Amino acid sequence: MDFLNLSVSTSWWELSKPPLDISTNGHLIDSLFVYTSVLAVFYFILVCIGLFGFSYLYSQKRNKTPYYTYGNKKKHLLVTAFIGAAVFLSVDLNITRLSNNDLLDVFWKWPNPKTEKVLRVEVMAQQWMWSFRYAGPDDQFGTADDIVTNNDLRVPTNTKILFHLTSKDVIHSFFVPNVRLKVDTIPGRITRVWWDANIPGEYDIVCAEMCGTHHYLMKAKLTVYSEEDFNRWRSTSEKLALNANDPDDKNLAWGWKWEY
Ligand SMILES: [Cu+2]
Repeated sequence: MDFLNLSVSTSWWELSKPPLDISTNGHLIDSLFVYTSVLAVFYFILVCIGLFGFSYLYSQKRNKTPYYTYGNKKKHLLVTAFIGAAVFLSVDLNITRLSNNDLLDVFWKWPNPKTEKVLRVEVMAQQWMWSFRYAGPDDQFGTADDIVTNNDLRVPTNTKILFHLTSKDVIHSFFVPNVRLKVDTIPGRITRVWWDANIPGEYDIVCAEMCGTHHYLMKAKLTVYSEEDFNRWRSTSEKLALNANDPDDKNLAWGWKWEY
């Protein structure tokens, strides 16, 4: 059991570190976090300087006669508006600009299976598990040679993985901390996400949307293989799938056709 390895000697610093980034673009998300944190700390220090500085400047010791102000003179309003605008422009609008650029330049640049190496996976979320479907040798989803796994996603390194996701019951959220990305799965709708994983190993997939009493149990395992190992697993699984898939089992036949 993995959680037993969290011994008491693990420092809070180790625990507060983000998980290993195994993707090409995860650093974009990390740098947004760092940028936001640095600016928040910067403005926090400014506020502290103001608070303690003015407390000292206008202390009773230094000012025997009290001075009353309501802060409603034009000068005061201008200073307040200037500080407000500076914070809004440098923090909020800048984060919006940076994340918008990342979306348009990277995360919404959908890989095209016709022109590049892409592994397509269909994801079905339900209370409280994840099912994954790979197209078999016929390259079509929803046919008898599909590989279907439960709570077990396996992908090769150096390949873009394109997911189409939906949900059987309520809204869930497909979250892979090691690639920094999450996307909602919504009943009656297909959502998309793509990422790649470049370090072989085993990682967590979790549900990031409160979806019911056993939400906390809704997790799956991500295994990243070298391309060679993945192809070996895939061909073995395709043979097993052909024997095991029952086209009349409505519960298993949830795959859908892809449109590009
Ligand atoms: Cu869920």
